[in-house]
Amino acid sequence: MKPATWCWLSSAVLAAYGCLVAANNETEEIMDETAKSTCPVRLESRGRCEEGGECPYQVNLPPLTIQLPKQFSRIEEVFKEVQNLKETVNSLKKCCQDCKLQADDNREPGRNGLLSPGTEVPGEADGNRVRELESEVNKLSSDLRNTKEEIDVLQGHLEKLNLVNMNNIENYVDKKVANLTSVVNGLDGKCLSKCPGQEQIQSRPVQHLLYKDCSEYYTIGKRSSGTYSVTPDPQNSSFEVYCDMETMGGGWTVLQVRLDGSTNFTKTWQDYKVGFGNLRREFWLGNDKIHLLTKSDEMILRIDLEDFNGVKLYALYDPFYVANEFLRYRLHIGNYNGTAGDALRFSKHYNHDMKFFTTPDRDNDRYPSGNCGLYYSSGWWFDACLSANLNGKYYHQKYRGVRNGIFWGTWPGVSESQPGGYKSSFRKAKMMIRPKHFKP
Ligand SMILES: [Ca+2]
Repeated sequence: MKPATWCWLSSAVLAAYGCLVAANNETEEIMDETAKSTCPVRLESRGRCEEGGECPYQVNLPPLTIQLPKQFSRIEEVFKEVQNLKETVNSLKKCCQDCKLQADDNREPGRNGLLSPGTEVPGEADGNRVRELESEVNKLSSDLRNTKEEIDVLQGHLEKLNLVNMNNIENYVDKKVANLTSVVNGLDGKCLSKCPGQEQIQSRPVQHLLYKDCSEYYTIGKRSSGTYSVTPDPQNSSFEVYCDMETMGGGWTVLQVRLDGSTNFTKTWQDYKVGFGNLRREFWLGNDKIHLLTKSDEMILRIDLEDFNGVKLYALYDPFYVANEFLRYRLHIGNYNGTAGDALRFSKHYNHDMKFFTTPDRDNDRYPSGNCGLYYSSGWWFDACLSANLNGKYYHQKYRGVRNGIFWGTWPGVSESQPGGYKSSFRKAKMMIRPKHFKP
């Protein structure tokens, strides 16, 4: 309210009070004509005044009319606008409700022919039917979920069974073939000595005989080291290997040789799979062949090393097995024996046992931030990364920098080399296998 309005109101009240005071000054009853018309205020006594006490009087004021300024008319306009807005909101609300009802109707299954026609307003029966259908759908979907889980479990079983059975069957067939081969070899030996009447037949070279590995060539009397054809698995074709018939009784099938640096060992997964190099000099026999040789019989691994000081040491692992490519040629080594130290199982943190094969182009190692094969320039059963690596670079003398040469972590003096200092390498390295129960 503006100050002008307040002044106006105050003066009206003061005028009334002025009238009252004037009336009180004259007599108890003011009946003056002027006062009656302009200021009809009456003061009435409601009893006798007591001496020294209060007198009970009553003042009658006329009804007071206050003139409001014209700005108050805006309030009326605002009220009208609010009313209009309210109406608009109500109509929109109703429209919205209609839309919702329509949408609900469209969702009603009765409209899709599931219920009898003419049931525009769903009754109790329809409601029940809907609930029935709903519960049926729920049951079906839960059945479906259960079935899917069962299928998953069965699939898991099936995969396991497949793997187990395939391994069993493979082993069984391998053993049978091995027995037959040994029987045939035995008979062949007998015939050679006891059937003089069949010399013509005997003189023909025996083509059908299969030799699993070098130990079997040794058994039939072969004593010279060199290349021979072996068939460790009759279901796979034969291949050439180098046989060491001299070391520790002979009968060794050689898997790897380093002696002069003539073969580069920084190779791909495919190279390591099929093998590379020269069987009479430096080579890697090939992971597929190593797998076939080690699965056909229980094998032991012998590693021979020679450094540039002429120190020769060896390590034996019993047994030794390399899994197939599907299992990424995982390495399995048993007990260690020898003089070179157990570098393949150096410590808890550096252990090559049970590790997958890694090449510069195929990272299966346990080093999360890179490829050990790439860093150490070779294919090997890297951990994260190594305490041994017989496929490293061939250095003709000591070298500096990354330890990517041929390495055996338990070699005498190896721990004394300073980081960044010179690292010793090896003149010769050789890996070879022989059946565990072979007797030279
Ligand atoms: Ca890695």
